[in-house]
Amino acid sequence: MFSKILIANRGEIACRVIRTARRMGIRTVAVYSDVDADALHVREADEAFRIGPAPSAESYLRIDRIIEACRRTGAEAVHPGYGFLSEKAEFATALEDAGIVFIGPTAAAMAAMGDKIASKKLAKAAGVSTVPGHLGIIADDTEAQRIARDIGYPVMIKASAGGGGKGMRVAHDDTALREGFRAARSEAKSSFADDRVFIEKYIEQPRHIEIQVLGDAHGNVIHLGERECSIQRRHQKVVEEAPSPFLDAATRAAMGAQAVALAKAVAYRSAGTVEFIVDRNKNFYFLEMNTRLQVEHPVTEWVTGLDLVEQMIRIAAGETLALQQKDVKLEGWALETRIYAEDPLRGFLPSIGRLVRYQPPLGDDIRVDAGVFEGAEISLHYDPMIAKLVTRGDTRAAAIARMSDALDRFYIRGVLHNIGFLAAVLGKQRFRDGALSTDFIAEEFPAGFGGESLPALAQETVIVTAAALQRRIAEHEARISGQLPGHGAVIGSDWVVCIGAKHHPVAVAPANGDYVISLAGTNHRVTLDWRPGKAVFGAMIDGRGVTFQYEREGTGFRLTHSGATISLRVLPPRAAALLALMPVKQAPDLSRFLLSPMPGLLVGLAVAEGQEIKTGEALATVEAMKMENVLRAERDGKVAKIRAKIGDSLAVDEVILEFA
Ligand code: MV4
Repeated sequence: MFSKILIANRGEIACRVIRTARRMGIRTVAVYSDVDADALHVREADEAFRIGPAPSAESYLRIDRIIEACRRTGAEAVHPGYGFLSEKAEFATALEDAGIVFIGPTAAAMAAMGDKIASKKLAKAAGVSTVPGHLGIIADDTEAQRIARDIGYPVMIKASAGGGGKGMRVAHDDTALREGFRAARSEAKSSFADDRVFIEKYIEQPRHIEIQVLGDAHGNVIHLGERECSIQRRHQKVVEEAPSPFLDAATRAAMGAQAVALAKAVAYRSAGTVEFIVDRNKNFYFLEMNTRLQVEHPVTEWVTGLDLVEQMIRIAAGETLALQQKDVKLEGWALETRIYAEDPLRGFLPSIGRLVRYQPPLGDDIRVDAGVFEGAEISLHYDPMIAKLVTRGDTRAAAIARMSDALDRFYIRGVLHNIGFLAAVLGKQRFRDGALSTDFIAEEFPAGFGGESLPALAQETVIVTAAALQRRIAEHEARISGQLPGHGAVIGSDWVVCIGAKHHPVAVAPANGDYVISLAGTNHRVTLDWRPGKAVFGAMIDGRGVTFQYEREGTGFRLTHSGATISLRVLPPRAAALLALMPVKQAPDLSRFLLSPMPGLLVGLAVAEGQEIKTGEALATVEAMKMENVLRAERDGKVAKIRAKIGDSLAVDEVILEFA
């Protein structure tokens, strides 16, 4: 076994690998870029080595720097995590040449699976079910059209070098086909410097189900069942689970056997994943093989009881797989949600900044894989994932209930995040029914995510909890010493819970530390686990436990539960009556300003002060997440004042210029 390994990655996956290595008695080396000098993976490793400045291309993607780090620290092997160099055959080869073990597949297996046309041919030859289609070179759009008609519409055009949906088009007829063929080809050429595309039957409303495999260096390959990852947003996985609510034992066994056959065909060693799409009739088709440890591997670990990183390390050290297919038992259910620093209310743009508060939920059957700590910074340079939240249960329903509650308890301030969106996904009846497909998010949130509104039942829960909270606040205020004689607070029993223009009168009575709240003629008993300063609290309402997040807001507060945030005030009846007479504050007119729609760097200004502008004219360019975003004039006008300069770091909604 190795005595020291290096982790060529950052964030949660670097921390995850370090954790297992430590348990195995292996020393660990972290590598870091300048912005990561104080990152969690650096703190948790036994030693750390700087490999360059912030941009990945100058640090985490530098093969030479990583090999130098191994040499300097004496690391015998490298775990690549996911992303970065994890699927670069060239990296595996370079390590081998340097006498360092790559904790992953062989360079040959990575190369064979790196190209979609080649891997599909390989899969077909290994007896794996593939989508009907054409794998030859296509000369022009006339030939493409002939092929598409042969296959039968709808078809999908895919780039051989593609990934993440790039260079991919659906066509339902000849016109769309010709157009899509040209578009896919030119996108493939500019994105991957490889314009080869292929055409296959389009599978409508598929599920994405993948099989985890493990192979050793002695020809043994087993599979560890499936993960269902159908809940995606723009090719970004959002929720994953194991097992799939859709597969029966026979389909699982058939998919598993094919995944093993494919892995054997390339003498696969290490952990790998064979991706399939599955149609509504449970026909399944190979899509691609990922030759790395995947983000969502924890759900497989929980239903199999295995540690995949440990397996990868043992395999890389030359050990024979300690288990055979018959030893693999799937037990219970596991779910994973990915917590991102992003703003779901603004089209999921990344939200960077400091994690002013970070309190993940703790408890049995909850696993949080994170690479951050309270006070850490989420930067523009890397993936904005904050953590992976994993829950398990004996049944799918139990795992979902635990996840919903864990999301309610996950407390993050300082950056925006998608926890409310995740809670809303899990709250959908269709999710609970397991009726998943890759179109789930587009169909369930057709207008995007606007923050959930609470169903009637939850609304009642919020009102009752708010009333009890206000009573608790009043009790604390009444206890404050130094009040003038005769001015000691008297706590009334009648209150009005104001949510927007809606006023809900309540009567509140203390009862042995609990409260009895009377709302619309019904009494509710509330046990409140809250004191001032507590941001996450539990309430027991008529015997049912609910978790809320609490935040003061002006003279009122905000309660968050299950993806919905409600602003409210609890006032004495007289104050509530006056509130209705208060003038409503007007929102400021922002149309006079060009605001940065995202956090980023101002890299271009196309206009000058005093310049007349026409609708659609480019005004400024903001770079964010390696993409240049051109901001254009929404109407004709004139530039009055320029308020930012090139090179400025812009916050979201920061003013770039003023119109006259
Ligand atoms: C497909 C498909 C339907 N029919 N191929 C998307 C990413 C790439 N790896 C393959 N993808 C798809 N290929 C055929 N013949 C639908 C998708 C697809 C998809 C697949 C898995 C997970 C999410 C997806 C979202 C949109 C489209």
